[in-house]
Amino acid sequence: MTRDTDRPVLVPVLGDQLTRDLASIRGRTKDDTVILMMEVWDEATYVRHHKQKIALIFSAMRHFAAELRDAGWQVDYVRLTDEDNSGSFTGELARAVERHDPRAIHVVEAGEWRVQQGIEEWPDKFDCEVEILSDDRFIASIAEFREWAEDRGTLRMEFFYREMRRKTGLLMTDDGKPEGGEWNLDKQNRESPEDEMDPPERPRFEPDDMTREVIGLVQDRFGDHFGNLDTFSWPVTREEAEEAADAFFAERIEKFGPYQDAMVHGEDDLYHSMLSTSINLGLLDPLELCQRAEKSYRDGKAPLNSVEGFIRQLIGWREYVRGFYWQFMPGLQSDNKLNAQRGLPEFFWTGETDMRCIADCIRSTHDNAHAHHSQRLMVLGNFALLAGCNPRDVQDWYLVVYADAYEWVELPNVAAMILYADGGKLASKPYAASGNYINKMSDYCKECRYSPAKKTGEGACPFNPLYWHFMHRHRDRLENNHRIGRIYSTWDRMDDAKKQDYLDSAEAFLDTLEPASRTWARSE
Ligand code: FAD
Ligand code: DLZ
Ligand code: SF4
Repeated sequence: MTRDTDRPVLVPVLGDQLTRDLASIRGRTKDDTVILMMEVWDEATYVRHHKQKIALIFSAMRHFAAELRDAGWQVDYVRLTDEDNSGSFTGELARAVERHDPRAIHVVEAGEWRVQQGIEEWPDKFDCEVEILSDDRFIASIAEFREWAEDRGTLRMEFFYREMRRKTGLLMTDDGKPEGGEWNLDKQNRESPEDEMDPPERPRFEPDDMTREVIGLVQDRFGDHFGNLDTFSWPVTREEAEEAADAFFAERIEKFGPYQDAMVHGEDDLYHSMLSTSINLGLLDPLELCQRAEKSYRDGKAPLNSVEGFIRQLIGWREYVRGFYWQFMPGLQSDNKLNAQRGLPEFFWTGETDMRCIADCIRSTHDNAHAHHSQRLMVLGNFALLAGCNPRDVQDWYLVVYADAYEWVELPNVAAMILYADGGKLASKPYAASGNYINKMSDYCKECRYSPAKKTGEGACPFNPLYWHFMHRHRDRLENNHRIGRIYSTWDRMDDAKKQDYLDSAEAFLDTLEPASRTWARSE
């Protein structure tokens, strides 16, 4: 009979948990641990992910398994194409339990609600101890966010962010005040793009043999999914991700702040870090990145507004949306407080539209599996909001097309931040904007077939009439909103003919939109 202590602890590591510092690996000894990693069909196909996203996750998983093995860990790695692959995490765990007869299973909670539901059934399914550990790669635990949220009627990122600054000590003075006297320097971070912008190129990583094998697999099995695979150049190891981070801190952080909201045709990265894929996979630690950013400021290499802006995105927004997700799931998935029912237009998938801003954002999305924040929020998101696209289609689109997309971060940004589908729990007002805003923050409009200065009729920027159509149709809900309600006095001052002109122009444009087939995002 095998003694209990001779039986190993089985440690399943999910595709976005790729760090040796994971709570389930840290502190374990190599000789009584089997690490289980699983490529499974359920994860690869629950939506029809961008080809680069699947290649990135599989390649990073395989590289991480190799790194663990090199360091002496026992890794049981299940490949997607293994003959007996059951297709699911639970099915693969069951097979691994047969193989290893573990005395216990230690797993870190999943990022996504859907996966976590399955994990919570494991204690009943398996005849050994199952320990589900908190994911301490986040600064705030789910319980901590819940406690913070329960004390207040209105949730706002800004107040949560201040708590995180205090907790981490980032950009704090010795007497507990924010460095520079203000918590948030966003007002300094709204520069329009300059005429000739030439940001340094980010490092691109040539696929090695392991990545090339995965690219072949993706081409073979998922070749009809959205996206370009030939341009794959993401970091797939911690080493590469660190090189990408080094380049950001050496060359781009200085201007990160001022040009955070700027958009330039054909410039897909600008001064953004391009680190979200590595952070979300676990290749980079967000707190370490923030500490490096703070050091850039303290060493006089980057201004406070850039550094504070970067830190706010990571310990503010990123942590906040994660807490928000767990606070409001599963309801957040089906929220549709603005009753938006329009199918997502086909051009979100094809990029075929005369709207130059949208076409450029879709091109970048298709080629890079990435678009930067303003493009996601103020162009694509703004359009989906104003046109009244239904949250389900928009959520699926964002989850499919971005290499950094996991539901815990995608859904709050989509449902709550861009679509206001939660009715304002996350954002104090909808991020609605007319063509003027895009014109101010980008160079898109200069060569567009439409004009941002033209308000209605032929040649008018579609965002202009859509903006008023949106405001008009949601007056009941928005009129009393202290941040946006005043817009209605502008509307009321217009004569009836002008108002009608706006509404007719918007309707005429909306009538031209072809809804996309849902099979782009999900196999029916
Ligand atoms: P940078 O501009 O360099 O920012 C630094 C880091 O801050 C990012 O890497 C990211 O980790 C974090 N961050 C910034 N903004 C946010 C935010 N709003 N929420 C969470 N983290 C943030 N980010 C994802 O990681 N996955 C997603 O699926 C995702 N979907 C989004 C959908 C919409 C509609 C919007 C408006 C934003 C979404 N974001 C998402 C946030 C943000 O757009 C991306 O994190 C960012 O574009 C990634 O590029 P970067 O690494 O160059 O970011
Ligand atoms: C997104 C994704 C894909 C495409 N495939 C896998 C996979 O085969 N195995 C795996 O462990 N993870 C995959 N992932 C990421 C998971 O969806 C991710 O681990 C969950 O989102 C965590 O909740
Ligand atoms: Fe976009 Fe309107 Fe500008 Fe064209 S004119 S690029 S549609 S904002």
